[in-house]
Amino acid sequence: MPLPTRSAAWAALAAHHKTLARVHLRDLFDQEPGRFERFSLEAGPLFLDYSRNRVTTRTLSLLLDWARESDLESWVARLFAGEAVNQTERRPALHMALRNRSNRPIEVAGSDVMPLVHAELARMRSFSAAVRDGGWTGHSGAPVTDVVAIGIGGSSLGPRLVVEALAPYAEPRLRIHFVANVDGAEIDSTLAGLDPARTLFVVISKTFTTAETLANARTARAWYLDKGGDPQALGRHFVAISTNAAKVAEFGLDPEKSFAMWDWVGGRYSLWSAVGLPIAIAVGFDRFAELLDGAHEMDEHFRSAPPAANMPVLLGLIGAWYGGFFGAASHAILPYDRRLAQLPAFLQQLDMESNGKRVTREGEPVDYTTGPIVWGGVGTDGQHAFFQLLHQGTRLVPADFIAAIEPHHGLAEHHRMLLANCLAQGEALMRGRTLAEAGAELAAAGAAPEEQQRLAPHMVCPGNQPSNTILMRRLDPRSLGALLALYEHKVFVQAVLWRINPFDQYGVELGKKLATGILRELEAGAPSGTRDSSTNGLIAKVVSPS
Ligand code: G6Q
Repeated sequence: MPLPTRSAAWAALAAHHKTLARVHLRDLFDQEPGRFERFSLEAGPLFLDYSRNRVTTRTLSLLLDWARESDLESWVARLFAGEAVNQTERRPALHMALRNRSNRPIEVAGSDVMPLVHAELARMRSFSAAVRDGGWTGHSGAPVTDVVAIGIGGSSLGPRLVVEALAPYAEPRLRIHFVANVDGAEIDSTLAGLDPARTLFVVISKTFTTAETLANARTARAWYLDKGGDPQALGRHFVAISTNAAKVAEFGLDPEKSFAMWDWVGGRYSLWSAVGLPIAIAVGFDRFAELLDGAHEMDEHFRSAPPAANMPVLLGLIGAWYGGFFGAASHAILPYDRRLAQLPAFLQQLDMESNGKRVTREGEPVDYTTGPIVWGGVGTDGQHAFFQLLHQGTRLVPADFIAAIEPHHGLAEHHRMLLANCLAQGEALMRGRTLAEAGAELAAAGAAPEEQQRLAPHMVCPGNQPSNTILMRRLDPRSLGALLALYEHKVFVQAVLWRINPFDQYGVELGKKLATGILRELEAGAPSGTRDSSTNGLIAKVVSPS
């Protein structure tokens, strides 16, 4: 398949961009009173307003041509059919099977994986229930009070986000901790104050070879044994989630009692599997199942809604429009919800590890930009920090605002203020403030004409910054499941537009490999001298600080 930049759709979009780049969002709103109705839609528990984007009906029709020329519909069908859409690793990417709540069989290499999925979900249900009701006890017969989930990247970010987001549903008797970083400060501070007789470690690693996770798991095991834990009862305090039974056994755990993962699910897409065990323990299996329900609803929407009314497709197309034609380098995630504080980090991995690629599926270098830098933070905090650049900086930064209409707490006034800020920021970014408006504001405040002239230019906000607003009724398991699946599919749509494989991560693996070599040199206490002068010099400095 030729590069998208050679396609008719790309040429048409480039020509259209020349006209639209000069148009202000204010004018689009002034010209089209029905813009909000035309450019908004509902999918399951989510509502999306995408009217504050620099698009017209014509833009969307050209973007949809790009999707057609990229064979988007057939790629979606291949994804759901379990074809090896991860071509480099020759694997399907079937995270949708983990949350397939229909009776539809899903096959991998000719065999239905749904019985495997259901069996593992049933084990999660009984295990999480036992931990929650105190039936699962430690070596001394005491119930578990603290669960420490050890894992990194895809084996940590998803469960961590969901546990924090669904805290209002959590069992208060249980504390869930996450340890990802190999920095000893993390596990050291987590273990301080825990009672080994009441602590359960959930070691999550698809490969069970990840250096950081194994180092943390070994430290946890040594801590448990040092504090008088019974070596025979290791299995009551450690449970593994992995595809690698041999390595689990090497660690000292019974693979039969471990939870399975499958190589047809990528790490960053795995929170819906037993990787989500900390979630099921925290909020209960029924809530976990609601999370799956919400994701499944979004899967069905993505699979069946026409592209022009398909939420992940629209978000993907509009994001690619800014990257490809406006030179936007980043995309901001702005949840107006304290409980979604981990969402930017989760989406950073999902998007940047998936679409941070520079060759096509066929290995040909691309001549256009691919995945954006994803970043962000919660509102209203961000308004008092980085929002300044969005309002008056020189870069185009598309953003997603995300909020729940009803809070879980009873502080109605706080919630109204939060939502008012969320809606106001989107409006301010879209409209901006003209020189005349700035002057008028100063005049109204009683400023003298010279003062108005002096200050007004500094108060101008160009506006025209695009944003989406995603609203849900409540941040509940179903809405959260739909939200995360929405972004998973958006990332897939963009990968198809850019002709790249979103499911491998060879870049990440290069870093892991080099760290292993340098670790050997640090352990030997001397640089091998075989690297570049910077790496050699830094190794020498670490080995002999003086
Ligand atoms: C995710 C990535 C990566 C992975 C971690 C942990 O898609 O591949 O973030 O999840 O490196 O890997 P393990 O689960 O194998 O320990």
